[in-house]
Amino acid sequence: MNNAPSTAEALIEGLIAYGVDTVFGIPGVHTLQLYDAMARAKIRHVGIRHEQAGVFMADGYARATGKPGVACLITGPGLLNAATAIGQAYSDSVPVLVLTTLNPMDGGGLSRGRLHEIGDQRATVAPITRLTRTIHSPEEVDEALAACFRHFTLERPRPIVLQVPLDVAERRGGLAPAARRPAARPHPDPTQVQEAAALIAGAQRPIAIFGGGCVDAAAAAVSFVERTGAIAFTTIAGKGVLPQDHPNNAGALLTSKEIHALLGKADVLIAIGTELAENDIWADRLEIPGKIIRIDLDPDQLDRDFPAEIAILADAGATMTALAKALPAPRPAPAQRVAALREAHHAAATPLERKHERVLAALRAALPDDGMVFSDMTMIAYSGNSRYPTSRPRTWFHPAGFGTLGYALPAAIGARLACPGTPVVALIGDGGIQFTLAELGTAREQNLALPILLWNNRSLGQIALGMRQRGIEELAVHPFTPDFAAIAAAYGCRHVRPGSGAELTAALNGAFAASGPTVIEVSQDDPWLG
Ligand SMILES: Cc1ncc(C[n+]2csc(CCOP(=O)(O)OP(=O)(O)O)c2C)c(N)n1
Repeated sequence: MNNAPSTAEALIEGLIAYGVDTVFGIPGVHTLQLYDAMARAKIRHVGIRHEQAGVFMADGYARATGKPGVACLITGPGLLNAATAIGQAYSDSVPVLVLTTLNPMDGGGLSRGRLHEIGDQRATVAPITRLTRTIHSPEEVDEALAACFRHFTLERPRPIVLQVPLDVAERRGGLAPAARRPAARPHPDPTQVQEAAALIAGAQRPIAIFGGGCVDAAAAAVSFVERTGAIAFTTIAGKGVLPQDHPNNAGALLTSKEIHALLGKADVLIAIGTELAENDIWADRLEIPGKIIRIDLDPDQLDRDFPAEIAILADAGATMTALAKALPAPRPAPAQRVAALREAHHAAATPLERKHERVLAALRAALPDDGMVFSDMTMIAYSGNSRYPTSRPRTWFHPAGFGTLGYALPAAIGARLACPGTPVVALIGDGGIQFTLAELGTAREQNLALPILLWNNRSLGQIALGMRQRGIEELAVHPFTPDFAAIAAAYGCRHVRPGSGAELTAALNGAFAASGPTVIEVSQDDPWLG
């Protein structure tokens, strides 16, 4: 009798050693070895309705906690169903680990007509993962997991797929892996810190931009920005890095044309942990003639689109702390200019954005500072990206990069499971919810006190608007709208139709205290929205 662990057991025990406590998945005959190992190790497994949603749950778990979210899926259709969600995690820099299988290696990669067979599975996810690795033996698991967690902790986090051939999954050998101590992220070069500090100290019109790479460095961001005198913005992924009312913080306004003009007038721009990508600034190209300092863990970002005068490849928090030390003293915040920018943004709201603001205000009133909102690709979320106030990072989440409909409900489920003491809301449109509606069943099964705030405009509103703006026919943007009250009832969920902002806040508070999910439906035509 060989007492060594099987490859499947080594993988699950190894994950537990690295602190993984939850796995999202749907079993199949091609994951029986992994499910046997999970059942015996007593790790929490959350059964899902569709693999795409399972990886969105792992993504929500990861965004809420900063810890990798894990899913276990069958080879072939299971992994391919999840590809979109893996792509979402890739473009938004989320640490997600997907365990999957492969048909036995005896086919040597040739087509043998096996169940779930896929020729080159690695190739299907290679462009949307940091690493896709095949495990060839139980002895290899220790090193493979060390590589995964090294990537997650040292680099810009991105998804990883580990695939185990079925014959390898049950082979025994080696020892159960132990978690290795991770190395520290790189610290900045002291000479570059001095150069950057000198540039910032001499700036007359500095601007700072904080991206998603700063979400674990909020305190460092505050002490840094207070020494710069800069007008500060966050990207959508960086929302909450600076407190809402901080006198340097103009907010997440980078998609506005007025702010683009302002960026063009900065003499020094400091971009920290942000790609400054099209979906951060909602523009192809900006003219930024001032000197640019870029700070990033990802070397590819240091000179893309906006070449840096000083490019620092290092951890955002360590660099901001070093810069705060190197800068002589606090500089007065441009509080009046910041207040004017905020006021101008508020005043420029369209009538529809004012409706969104009323709903977002009622939502804000129901949530404590650490309460989380997982938003979908819906018009109210686009408003919320700049108009929902946040004072802590990891509290407003949006599938900004890949822009996948149906993200918010499963991601909120993942976060709720990760943080049982924290109120979590899914904010989603009537089109988006129909992509992952079946996960109401997962939320019900897990007895999650989860409000699903449904923005119903009975259309694919943003796309209909785009068609109108181009003067083209509104084709396929007014699909049949189902009866969401009946759907909620069918899944054993509560359904509420609030008639005022106060009723919406009360409905949210009721949902946080309920023993299962609540669909809270707000129609764009509701009279209380004006
Ligand atoms: C998977 C996927 N398919 C298509 C789209 C294109 N798309 C973006 S927004 C949108 C409309 C979504 O409608 P709804 O959820 O009702 O939100 P609304 O725009 O009406 O507020 C569509 C179809 C997308 N982002 N993702």
